[in-house]
Amino acid sequence: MPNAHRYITTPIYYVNDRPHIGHVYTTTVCDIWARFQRLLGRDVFFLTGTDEHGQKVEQSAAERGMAPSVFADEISAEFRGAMDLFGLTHDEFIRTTDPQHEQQVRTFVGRLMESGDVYRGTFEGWYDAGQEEYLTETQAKEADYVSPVSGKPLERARQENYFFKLSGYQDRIEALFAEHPEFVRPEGRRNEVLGRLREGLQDVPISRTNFTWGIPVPDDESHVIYVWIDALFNYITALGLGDLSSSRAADRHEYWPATYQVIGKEILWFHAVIWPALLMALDLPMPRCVYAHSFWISDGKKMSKSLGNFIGLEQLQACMDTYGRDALRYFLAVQGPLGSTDADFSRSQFHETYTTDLVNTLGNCASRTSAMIGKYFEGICPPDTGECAGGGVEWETFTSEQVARSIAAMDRLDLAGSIEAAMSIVRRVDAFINDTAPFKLAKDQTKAAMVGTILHRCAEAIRIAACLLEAVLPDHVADLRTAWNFGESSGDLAAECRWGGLPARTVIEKVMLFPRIEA
Ligand code: ME8
Repeated sequence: MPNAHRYITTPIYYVNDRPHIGHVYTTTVCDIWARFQRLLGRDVFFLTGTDEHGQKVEQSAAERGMAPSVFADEISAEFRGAMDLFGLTHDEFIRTTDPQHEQQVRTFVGRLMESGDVYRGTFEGWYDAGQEEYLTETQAKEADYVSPVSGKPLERARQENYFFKLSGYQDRIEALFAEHPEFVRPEGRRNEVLGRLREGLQDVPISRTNFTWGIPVPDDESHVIYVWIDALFNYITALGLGDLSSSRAADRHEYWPATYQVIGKEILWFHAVIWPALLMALDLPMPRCVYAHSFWISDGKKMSKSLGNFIGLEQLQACMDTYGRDALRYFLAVQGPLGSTDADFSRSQFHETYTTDLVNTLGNCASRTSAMIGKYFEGICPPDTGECAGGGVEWETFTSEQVARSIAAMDRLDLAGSIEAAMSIVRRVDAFINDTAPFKLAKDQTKAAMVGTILHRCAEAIRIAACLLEAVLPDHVADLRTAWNFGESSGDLAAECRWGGLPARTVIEKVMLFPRIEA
């Protein structure tokens, strides 16, 4: 789908917690993908934001003696500030307290009431106040009558509620999984959902009466809409799908269905089952892929403030101050938990990745090449005369293969794979310099054309690798573009990465991209 719209979303983050590495991670993953799409010239919309209603937010605000709306404004601004600090380029930051969102949620719930997908009934069972979630007798028993998240005792509940008829969607959800094996990725997560689906779907209570900080149910103001239902709708209210006559919809409705909905593994059930059922009930198309990554842990354990292994913005900021913003993005992308296992965030691993990949490989290659062009050709890129001694590299074929590999990996949201293809070009340059030894050939005047060809090819290969890495390392690639005069991104990455894009006589300034840092 070369010209189709592309849409990527993060979860919207709760305002009763402060931003931390997990939030920065998911948003950075989406940012890298979105930037890469833009470099390819594709039309992409990237959404993130904050989830602001519900009992927990109401309580957190009360503890601080604040009105919930004031409290939500404050923490939401903190999230937005964090996104700016880390250079994240979302197209919209949605807030569930935005009146346009609230209005559309009411429209959607109203439609579900009309179609009979939402009905009024009585719930008898258990309530997990911390999670604002109702549990059936079976679920409560399995959890030993305590919250699986907070460990606090469940409360007995009997309540009049509005319910979503999830049970009516069992067959269609199963068909969705069967027909679209890529609907939930990675594979291990998909299997988890399939296992739970076999237990059978039950209707979900979607309204609450024990607090007021939420969106009122249409025509029954004594109930507020369950925060999860309110929140899930953000992915389509941001595009105006609940108000097709709005200017928001005019500009954005074509982005639905989403290409990727990236989330953490703990909220997969909501996104892989409840969300598609809601969309089915509203006759809307399914997202192409719900991608549930694993967790960052710290010192081998789940992060927690009480254990003192929590990685908040201060720790990330400290890494960024020492190593730079691009280095943090690079580390998150290559070492992050996109697969089925959790990843440990360790400062020593960070340092090693930085030194091995960015200082010793990319930085060193660019600096060697530009230093030799400086020394032997006065900083002017020599021509490729075709005269080259050995090295054994079919550069044009090799780079075009790696470019295709890098783009295909990014299309699969395989960030590490995409980066690896680019870095393999850089490593090949390094080996090529060692094999052809231009620094030795340069001592012989008659070999000048050969030295020129070697260095031209090195610079050209590094230029291509840098273009592929620009979504991950935007600041450094911008610096290299300036120093080596290869202009702004053309918006056609594939064409830009074709061999032969670096003209002879281009001024190549000496660069030092990544300084060595003491551990
Ligand atoms: O769940 N490692 O919001 P939330 C990696 N508002 N990612 C992590 C992480 C970790 N240790 N901890 C959190 C909510 N995340 C709801 C979502 S969506 C309609 C509503 C990331 O503030 C990960 O993306 O608890 C996870 O899903 C998200 O933060 C949860 O953020």
